Amino acid sequence: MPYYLGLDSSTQSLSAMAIDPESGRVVLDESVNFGRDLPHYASPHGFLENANPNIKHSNPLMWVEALDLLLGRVKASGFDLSQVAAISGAGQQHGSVYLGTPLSEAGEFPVSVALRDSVAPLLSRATAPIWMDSSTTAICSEIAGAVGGDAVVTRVTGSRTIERFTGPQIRKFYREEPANYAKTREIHLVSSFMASLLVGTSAPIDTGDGAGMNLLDLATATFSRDLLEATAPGLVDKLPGPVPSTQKLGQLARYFVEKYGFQPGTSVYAFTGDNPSSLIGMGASAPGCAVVSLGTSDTVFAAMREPKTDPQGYGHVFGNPAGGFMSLICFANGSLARERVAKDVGYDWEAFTRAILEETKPGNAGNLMLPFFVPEMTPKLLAPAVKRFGSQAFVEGKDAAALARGVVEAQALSMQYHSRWIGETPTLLLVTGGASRNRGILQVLADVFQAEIRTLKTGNSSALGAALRAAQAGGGYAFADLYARFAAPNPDLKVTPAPGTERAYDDLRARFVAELGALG
Ligand code: ADP
Ligand code: XUL
Repeated sequence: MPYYLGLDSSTQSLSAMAIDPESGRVVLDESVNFGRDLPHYASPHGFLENANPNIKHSNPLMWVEALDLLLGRVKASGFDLSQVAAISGAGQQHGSVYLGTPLSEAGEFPVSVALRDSVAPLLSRATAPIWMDSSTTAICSEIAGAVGGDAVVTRVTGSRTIERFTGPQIRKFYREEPANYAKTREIHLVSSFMASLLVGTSAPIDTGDGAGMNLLDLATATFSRDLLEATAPGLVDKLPGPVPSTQKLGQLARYFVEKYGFQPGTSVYAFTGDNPSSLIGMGASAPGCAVVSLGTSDTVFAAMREPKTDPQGYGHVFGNPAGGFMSLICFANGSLARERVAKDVGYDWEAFTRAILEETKPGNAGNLMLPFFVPEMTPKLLAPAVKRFGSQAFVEGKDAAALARGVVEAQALSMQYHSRWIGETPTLLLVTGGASRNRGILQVLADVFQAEIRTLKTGNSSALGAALRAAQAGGGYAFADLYARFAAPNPDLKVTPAPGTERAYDDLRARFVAELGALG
């Protein structure tokens, strides 16, 4: 029976997941962690150190090398890649890769040469700005100013100009390195870049991920001429796409067929953003429930009933790969902030969970934290802001258990506060991402949102979503049938609000909002 393969090129890892739709089994779940497996890129969390905390770039060759490493591992594990009928994928959103030679002109990748070495000479920029970058505030104002203000940008693209979005990042490159910008003939998102490698030619950007560029006109699903012009000269000729997320890109390049044993003619479908892909992987592509993704970033997203934008300017509208649109709010201080607190107090995840579930109570005895260890996009903070209010031990950073609860409660309160614009009070939250296996974190989400929490068996809903999209587009399966088989909530992990917690956050919520306001 044919298998369908999904790839997920995320911030910290590259994953492959394959499904067998007939048996309902996930037949492959493998991944490469950039920090651990590719230490020579000096990117322990998937991005390069920079003295300026607002600048966050990655080496795109790390992603290329990871693809060879991952497929090599899959093959070595004995998995038969010739059973894969179709492939799709997902990438961390907003990041951009700059090529002096378009992949359509690069020629076939020789099988005897590592992919990384074939791709290296094509780059016109050694690094790729990623979604964590917040260095483009002045550039955002320039773009917005040129088209009539952020209200216009929001109306056209679904988001105001946003530091990490691709358009402002492209303009920054053009302004700072005009000669290298001029040499750049093709600019990809991480998703379309990875897809291009697979098909061995220039793959177009899809409308799901393309909506995170401050360039896509959502009403027409085309790049906006005004925004292209306001961003950088000649940009219209450098961007492949946009195409619908269901578009067939072509056949897998010979390099992969010969090196890893895929069937010649294996179909490849458009890649999309990791969050749009997760919407599918969570079985949430129809309106009605919200997804919380606890990955490197924390995100809250949902399929939209009708297009709507965030008057506060934090929320986004992206393309829903199943059709229509999705809302999304993103928080930079996600897993890495939780990790930071755990490390500071000497907890492993087990101790962190115990501290939440057994050693502290909802509302944290009035202890409140602002958990912005790195510059934040929601709320917009260009510098870190970590503050603690409450007992003396907590304020001094000495109450380990309260600190563990404090960071998670603050994150949950922030998610709730910043999702008000969507105008729905979810009674069910589907939770995914690396931290979704942590019961303590799930309990805090249940108590703050007063919602039931469900998770899937797989933590990687983005890779699963890519595999489901490959099966839908390449195998003719209906999403509803795929969801029933692969995206059913894990019956062993259902978390409900603890009794008596309805009012537990009233005070903390009001103080949190006031402290956010005080940050300015
Ligand atoms: P991404 O897709 O953005 O690369 P993942 O969804 O794979 O990220 O999540 C990775 C994060 O998951 C790690 O940074 C780690 O902090 C977090 N994580 C893993 N296991 C746990 C756990 N048991 N409790 C809390 N967080 C965890
Ligand atoms: C979404 C965002 C992040 C990245 C990385 O807008 O910036 O969630 O997609 O996962």
